[in-house]
Amino acid sequence: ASCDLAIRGGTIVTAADRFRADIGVRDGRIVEISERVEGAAEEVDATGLLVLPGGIDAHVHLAQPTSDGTVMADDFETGTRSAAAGGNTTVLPFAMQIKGTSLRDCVTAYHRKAEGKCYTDVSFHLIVSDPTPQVLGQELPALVRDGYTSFKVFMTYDDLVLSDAELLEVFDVARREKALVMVHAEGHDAIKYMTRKLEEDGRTAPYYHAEAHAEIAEREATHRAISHAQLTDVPIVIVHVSGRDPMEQIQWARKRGLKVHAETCPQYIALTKDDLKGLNMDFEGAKYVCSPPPRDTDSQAAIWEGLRDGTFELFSSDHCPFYFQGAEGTGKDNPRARTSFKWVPNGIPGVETRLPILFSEGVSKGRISVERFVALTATNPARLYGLYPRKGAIAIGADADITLWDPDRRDTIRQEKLNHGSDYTPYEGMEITGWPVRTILRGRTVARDGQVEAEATGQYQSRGVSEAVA
Ligand code: DUC
Ligand code: ZN
Ligand code: ZN
Ligand code: ZN
Repeated sequence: ASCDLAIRGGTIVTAADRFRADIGVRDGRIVEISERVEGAAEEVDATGLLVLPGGIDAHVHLAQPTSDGTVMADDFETGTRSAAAGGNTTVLPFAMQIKGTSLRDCVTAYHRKAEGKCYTDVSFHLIVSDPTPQVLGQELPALVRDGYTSFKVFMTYDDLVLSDAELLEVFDVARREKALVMVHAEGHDAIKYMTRKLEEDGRTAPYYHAEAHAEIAEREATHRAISHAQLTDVPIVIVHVSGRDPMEQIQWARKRGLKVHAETCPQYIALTKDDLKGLNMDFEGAKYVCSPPPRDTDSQAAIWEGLRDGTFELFSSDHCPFYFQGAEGTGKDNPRARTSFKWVPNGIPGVETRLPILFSEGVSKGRISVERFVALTATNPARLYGLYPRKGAIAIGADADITLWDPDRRDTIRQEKLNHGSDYTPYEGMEITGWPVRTILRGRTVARDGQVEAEATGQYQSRGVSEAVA
């Protein structure tokens, strides 16, 4: 039978190889990959383009409430619009438990926020902030069985931090239920100590966030998380790894055969802590405040080695969008944040620029192959988070989630061209070679040349067990 869609003449790239072929799509799935697909209802000419599995951004924050009056700049509508425009077909935001409340109720609330609003497919990681007996014994096991097969825990932040005892209990549940644990590894007490010292010395500008969230504190917590994972015999993902020191802990663990996986993000290759200085140690620096903070050029070089040698399997945005100037008190620039870096909301937008930055800095500059680019941005996230091979693959039977990529297109990142809700981008002025030109979700074009042009047809994806667990 004939196809709904034929994509012709492009170079298909997977995590393992590249080849010239046509793709035939029917009912939202890839049904044919061959030299010549016969006539289809819709024809797309991909001559001169790369044909990639749609990007999967496995680490984004959308519509998360905050406890300090600041407001996230993206809801599911604008966040997934931005994701689709940037070449993504699936995003994995967090459903965050608020302490003192039911984890299941929190998940239900996020489904309500997402329902009917999404331009990409969506699935949720959980955030466990209150591991009560009820949560550990009933809610979490039931949620994992319902297809929420990964969850994040935090080793810092007053509202989220788990003690070592709690981490061990949560890891134990993960092993029993075959869930994958994501760890925010920064040592809480070390950060609090550094913060107090800096404030005592009057060092309160946004820049000092980077000193308070020291790489030593990240390295220590990374090692502690690895030890707890070894003790409980559970695989973990260290998320948003910022530099050489924590990366070496991960390599240390891998050499011993421990089940430790790692993610890094655009800010650790495209920014340094000097960006937090702003113009002259001024409040502009708040635009770059995120946790862990970007480090130095030596760390950037280490991260590139890790992206090349497989230390990192995941490259995610950690899109955590705030306004710089929001309405009164809702943005990074709020009265309390002016008194100390410790009140500046931690996070930067990046879901739309993740793929262009890695392609341009990585593939176009010859640091990584385009196959590695696909592995880091689509195939590995699908494998590690239970979406493979329906997602993250160009293969017969897979969802027709496809991004057409022009490797030669050159353009500059500009806030005015982006679709996200934030009023700035930390990557303003960055010159990029290689851009997505068409995003296809289950056979339907959702975005072209950085603009969304279809209805919000994104669907929720229940997930299977991680390949890291099985
Ligand atoms: N952790 C994240 O994963 N994102 C933003 C801030 C943070 O601490
Ligand atoms: Zn985190
Ligand atoms: Zn792995
Ligand atoms: Zn994050």
